[in-house]
Amino acid sequence: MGKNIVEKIFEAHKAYGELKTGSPVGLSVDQVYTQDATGTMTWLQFEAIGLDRVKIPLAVSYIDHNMLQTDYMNPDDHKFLQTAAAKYGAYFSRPGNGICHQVHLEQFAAPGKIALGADSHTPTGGGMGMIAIGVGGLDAATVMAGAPFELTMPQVVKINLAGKLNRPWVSAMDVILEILRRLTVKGGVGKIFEYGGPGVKDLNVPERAVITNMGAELGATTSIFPSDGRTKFYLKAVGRETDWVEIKADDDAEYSEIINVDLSAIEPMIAQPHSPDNVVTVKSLKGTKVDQVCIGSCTNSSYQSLKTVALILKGKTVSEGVNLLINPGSKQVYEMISREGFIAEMISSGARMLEASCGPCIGMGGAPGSGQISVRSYNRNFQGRSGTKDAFVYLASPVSCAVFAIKGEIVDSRESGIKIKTFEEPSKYLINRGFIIPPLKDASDVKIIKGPNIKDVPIKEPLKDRIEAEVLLKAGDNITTDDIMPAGSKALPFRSNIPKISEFVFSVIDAAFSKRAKEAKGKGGGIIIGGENYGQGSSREHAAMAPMFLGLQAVIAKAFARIHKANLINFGILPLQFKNPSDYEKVEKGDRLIIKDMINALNGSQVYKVENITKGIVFETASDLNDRQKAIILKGGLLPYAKK
Ligand code: MIC
Ligand code: SF4
Repeated sequence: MGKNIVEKIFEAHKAYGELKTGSPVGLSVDQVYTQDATGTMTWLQFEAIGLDRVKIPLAVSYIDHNMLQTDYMNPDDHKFLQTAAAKYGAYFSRPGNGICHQVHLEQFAAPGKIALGADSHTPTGGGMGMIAIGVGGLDAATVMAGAPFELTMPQVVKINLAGKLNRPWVSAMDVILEILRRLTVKGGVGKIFEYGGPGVKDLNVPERAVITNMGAELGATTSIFPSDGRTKFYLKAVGRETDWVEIKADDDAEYSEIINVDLSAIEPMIAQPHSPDNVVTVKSLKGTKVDQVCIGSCTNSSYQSLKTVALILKGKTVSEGVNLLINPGSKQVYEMISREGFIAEMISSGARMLEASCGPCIGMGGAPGSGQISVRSYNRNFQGRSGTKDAFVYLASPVSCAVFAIKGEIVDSRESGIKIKTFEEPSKYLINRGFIIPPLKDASDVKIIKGPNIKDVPIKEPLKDRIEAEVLLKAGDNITTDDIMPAGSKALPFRSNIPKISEFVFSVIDAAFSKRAKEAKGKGGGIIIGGENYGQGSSREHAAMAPMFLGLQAVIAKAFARIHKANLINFGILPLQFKNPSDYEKVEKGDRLIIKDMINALNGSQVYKVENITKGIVFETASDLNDRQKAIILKGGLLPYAKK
């Protein structure tokens, strides 16, 4: 029987287990990377494991999220990460070098490899024909310490592409928006999307990477393209032709499902507030006034995207009512387009140029005004993520964004009257590795420097046999990790200080949450009730660690998103599912719940009876943990488990 690409790469990396959908499989990993907002905890956890050096072929520590330096905290974290990378044998990408996913694609991603990143958009590398998966920081730390990466074997779904994009008006961003429209933010849970079919060759590597990057919004484990002649062309252009190998699915490969997408039929699309799957055609929103436009992020800041934007802006002025912000994804791209004069065109049009970092995408500056409309070429538009709770954030392609910035309103680029020149994919990129510090051979003299805001990693006690706890919050469907643990310029500097950042837990939804959780902690702790796809979005393990610090004992939801579920387990919090989803209706905020005989249930049927003593009713919940996960929960989390 023929094999698909996922099976081929998994088989070559299999440490244990079976490649059978639903079974646990352990993979040996070639590359791990971290970014600063999740990386401080990851490297503190690596330190706590107690090794001298990373035990994988390549580790990279990037600085890209916490770039605002309004006091000592973020620069202290950068120094900590730089010294930790030097001590433990990782490459260090200096602040200013760019967003981890864009830089990794340019400098390190290679077909056939497996990479993990402590960030949910790690699948960007799938555009290069590699398996690239976003994980929580603690999973990244244990893999850097030499453990295989364990995951439940996902289903492999083929997305069969046909036709050609209607360039320059329609781009890769419109393709993934169309897929999100069809499949929704939970359409990819438990799945890997493997792209194939004749349309694949219409897309170059940076375009493929847009699609695999934003595949994260589908809830997918990852997405991957074949490695073909276009991959070879790109690798040659970035000076890494020797990294190329061909990877393609066999003709008789099997998939759990096949989804057909005709590239020629796709038109400019846009996601409306406040979810990346709330997608409609741009033309259906014609005439909507725009206050802010942001272009860049890890999704859309390739050389090609930014040059196209510059060619649209050239000789024009940004509309009077619009603020246009541009954050290029990497220093290399920034330098290349600036040497070619394109930055001058952007500046001349009135664009406000930001540094090569995440910036407004994660609320680090660039927040819109009250009630304003912001259109962004980014990947997430969850409410409040921009830093302004009542702003309306839309997501669209760089082409659409540039057109809206000029016109001051939403308009289909094809009907805007603006002409756009097309150009060939470059056969040679400017290459500048000067801001990447390679690992030292001998790190014995290196001292790790920790500023006063860097606190120890909290550890939970082992699983209790009986919990009696209060329902602290009842959430609806698709709760994001941004809802649980907000980012933004106020919270992000505390990513290495859990006691402090725990004050922000659920603050966007319920300002009194952390106060109530602290009160409940002395009386048995808290429980959270969630709907479908609980914990979608960012990989931030702080969304498990900080609630754990506040005394959270369990989350009971209709269903969980993959990374957050793994993070809950890693921090000793039992993820429980309603056996009967309608029991969700039987619990309210403030109810007291009792779960008895937890250890027997965990080791046996994994069915837990929950008594709602406030309402005088009983309902059933279940976990679906494998043996390793059970052992982790029993110990109170992965760190106590890994330390043995
Ligand atoms: C995001 O896009 O939400 C982030 C910020 O990059 C996160 C990581 C984090 O919270 O630090 C992610 O995507 O995993
Ligand atoms: Fe940074 Fe935004 Fe990409 Fe997350 S999604 S890595 S915050 S640019």
